Order: sequence, then structure tokens, then C-alpha cells
Amino acid sequence: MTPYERARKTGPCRLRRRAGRRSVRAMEFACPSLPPARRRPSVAAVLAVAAALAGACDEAAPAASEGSRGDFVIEGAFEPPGPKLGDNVLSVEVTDLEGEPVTGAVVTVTPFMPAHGHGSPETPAVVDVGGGRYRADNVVLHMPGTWQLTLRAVVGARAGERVVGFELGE
Ligand SMILES: [Cu+2]
Repeated sequence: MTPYERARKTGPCRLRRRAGRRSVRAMEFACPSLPPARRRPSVAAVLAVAAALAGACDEAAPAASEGSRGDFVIEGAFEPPGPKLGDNVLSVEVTDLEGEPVTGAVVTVTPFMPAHGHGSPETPAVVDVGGGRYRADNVVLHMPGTWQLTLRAVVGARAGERVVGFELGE
């Protein structure tokens, strides 16, 4: 079995099937640009990312791993729960590696559709609502399909990032 075939077996095609095409349950994968905040990505996640990069799927799909990278742990949740087509509000929580809230961060939310190579027509506007919580308005998801949200927080020289992938239905 070639590494390519192995990646197909364990890669995003299979993970996506297991999760269901219509699932809006967030599947996440780690960004390789920063070291893991808490744990290393699993072998399956690394293979899945490799498979996605190699174009093993006809559509890019988020790989299933977990966690934030860098100096912070970042959580994101749509309000109300579940992304919808169109304008969304995302609440973001940033904590440090000791679990303490991170206030005063510059937080960005960047939507992207990997299969189509484009982002959102709008730029989310993020406000600091205190206590390590941030609110992103104008998170416009204008097409059904696979989206990735890159959540990034920067405070001085410290930075954290999390990439969340999900399927948006019609
Ligand atoms: Cu698109």
C-alpha cells in the first residue's frame, strides 16, 4: 500500500463520511504554522492533512483533530448554535495555557472555503466584550459547502490560532 492509498483510507474522505455530509458539528484541525498549544495532532490528523494537501479528495474536507496552537486556547461558538447561510455571530473565548482568560487580545476571524479557494465577501468585525470573551459580527458564509474559520488571537508577542472546519448545508 502506498502512503497515498493509506492516506485515502484514513484521510478526510473517510472522516467526512463518518461525520455525515450535512453535519454541522465542528470538526477541527490544527494549523501547522504554530506549535500545538496542548497536544500533538494525532497520526490520523497528520495523514488527513497530508491527504487534503495532496488533493486526495475531490473536495477538500476538514481533517479531524483538535486543539489550538501557540500560546492560547481558543474556543469559538456560533450564536445561536450552528452556522447558517448568510450572516452569523461567533462568540470567541481566549484563555492562556493555564486556563486564565486572555483580555485585550487582537482577535481575528477569517472564513475560507478550501475547495473553492475563496473567503467571505465580508470581513468579520470583532469586539472585546471582556473577561477573555470576544464577539465576531458579520461572519458571512455566503455558500453551502465546507468552510474553515481561522480564529487568531494576538497579545504583544504572544499568539494563538485555531482552525475550525464544518459543513454548511443549504
Ligand atoms: Cu465557495
